[in-house]
Amino acid sequence: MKKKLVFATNNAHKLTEVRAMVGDDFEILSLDDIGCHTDIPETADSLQGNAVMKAEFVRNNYGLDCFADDSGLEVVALGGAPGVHSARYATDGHDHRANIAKLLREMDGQSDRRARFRTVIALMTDGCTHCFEGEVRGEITTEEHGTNGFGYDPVFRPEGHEKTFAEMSDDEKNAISHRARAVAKLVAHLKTMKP
Ligand code: ITT
Repeated sequence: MKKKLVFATNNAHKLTEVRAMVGDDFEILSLDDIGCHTDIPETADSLQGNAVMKAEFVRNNYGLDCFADDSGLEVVALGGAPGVHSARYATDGHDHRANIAKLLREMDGQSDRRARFRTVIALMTDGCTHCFEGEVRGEITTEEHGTNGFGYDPVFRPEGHEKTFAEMSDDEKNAISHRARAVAKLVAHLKTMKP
């Protein structure tokens, strides 16, 4: 029987990305699958703090093995913003259009367009916590390109590539993304745990 692991996210895109990467050895359950409809607090001041907070919530309330991630876009010219506040950069909600519009405004006329996406994953199994980190460097484009993906994908072009994340297929993005790199470390760890 496959080992079950909860991925503490409400983001369907992330769930699809991560399920594709983890493969068949584990059954990845969503918050919906376990009947959790709470907006889990993410009030820490770091990506790692938020990832641990979300994983702990599932562990403490449902007693299930789980992992959670927190990701953010860090822009050099903006001193690392929006960073841990990426989801709520422009508004209180996850308004991706408003977030992109604000980012392009803040970057207007800026020649240093370097940025990176960073992900931290916290895994809680058998009372132990392990964290895994991944990043991808690139630059903020001056306008939107592409319609795939989510969040800031239309304005982030990874280093060494002509396309933004939103112009890439899921497979292309999964081969190089911050989350893919963190998930690769998670998967390597999970393989050592398999019965
Ligand atoms: P959950 O907290 O429910 O998992 P979320 O959408 O809030 O989903 P994160 O906290 O991991 O996702 O990421 C915060 C924000 O960073 C997210 O809302 C996006 O705006 C941005 N982001 C993260 N990963 C991204 C990616 O792969 N492509 C584009 N934007 C991304």
